[in-house]
Amino acid sequence: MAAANSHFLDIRGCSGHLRMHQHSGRWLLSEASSHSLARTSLFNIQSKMSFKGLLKDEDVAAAVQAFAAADSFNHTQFFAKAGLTGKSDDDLKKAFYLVDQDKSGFIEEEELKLFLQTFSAGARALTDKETKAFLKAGDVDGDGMIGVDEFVTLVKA
Ligand SMILES: [Ca+2]
Repeated sequence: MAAANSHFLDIRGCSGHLRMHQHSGRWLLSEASSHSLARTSLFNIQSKMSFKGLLKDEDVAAAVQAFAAADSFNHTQFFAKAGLTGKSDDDLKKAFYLVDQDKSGFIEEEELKLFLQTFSAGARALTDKETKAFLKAGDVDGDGMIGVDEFVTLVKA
């Protein structure tokens, strides 16, 4: 990836272009182009790779396609169509950490809004109405976020 005599590392992916530089032995983000970068680009690249082992591409595509219209999203039907329903707790936890893009341990409202995009980069964002309904369904303890156990419970419900 990085040339031996270079202290820069260029990462190119479908989500844009990131440039990292080495500072005191640590890699830091020095610049990025296209899209709003920051928290999503790098993790989106990982997500797409990781969902492959977990779910079938055609199931994910069909699930995303089924809710292409604004305000049509239904999480129970989505989980079923994508093949998440019936997965083991461990697999559901893997899925959770892909949706938890900033690895905070919680799916915050902002990440929930981008839920479909985690599965398919070209998918739409959820509307505010859908996001709030989704959050309300999963947020059992009422902290405004969905934790890993809440996610597993929601998918299996
Ligand atoms: Ca998070």
